[in-house]
Amino acid sequence: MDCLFCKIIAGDIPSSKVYEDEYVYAFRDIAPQMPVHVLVIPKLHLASADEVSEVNSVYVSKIFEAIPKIAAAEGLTGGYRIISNCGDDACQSVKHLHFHILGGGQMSEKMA
Ligand code: DGP
Repeated sequence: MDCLFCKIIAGDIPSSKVYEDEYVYAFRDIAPQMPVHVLVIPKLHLASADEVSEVNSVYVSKIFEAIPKIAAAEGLTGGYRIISNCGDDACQSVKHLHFHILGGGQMSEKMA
């Protein structure tokens, strides 16, 4: 499968890993939009949140178990934002489900 994030999980493309377990891989975004910008992805290829179902939702729960650990390790005591772009209207550029963790400073109230 020609998926950039599957290649990152496989180690075929280098990444700056911040967390990994059986279900989840997390690494620094190549173009950070905040002082901390981490991408958290399932090790199973799902194109977006639109493909989450009762068959694979364990990957999403594992991601959300990992997020507070990552946030703590990154020192995000002031809070953080979690974003998952889904589809073209939301400008999803990589078609492998991912959650952005953004933090390390004050963000705008604006969401779109
Ligand atoms: P989105 O626009 O929500 O699909 O976010 C995709 C993110 O992936 C974007 O913030 C940039 C990041 N990205 C794209 N290619 C690479 C890469 O090769 N390595 C890393 N670390 N991040 C990447």
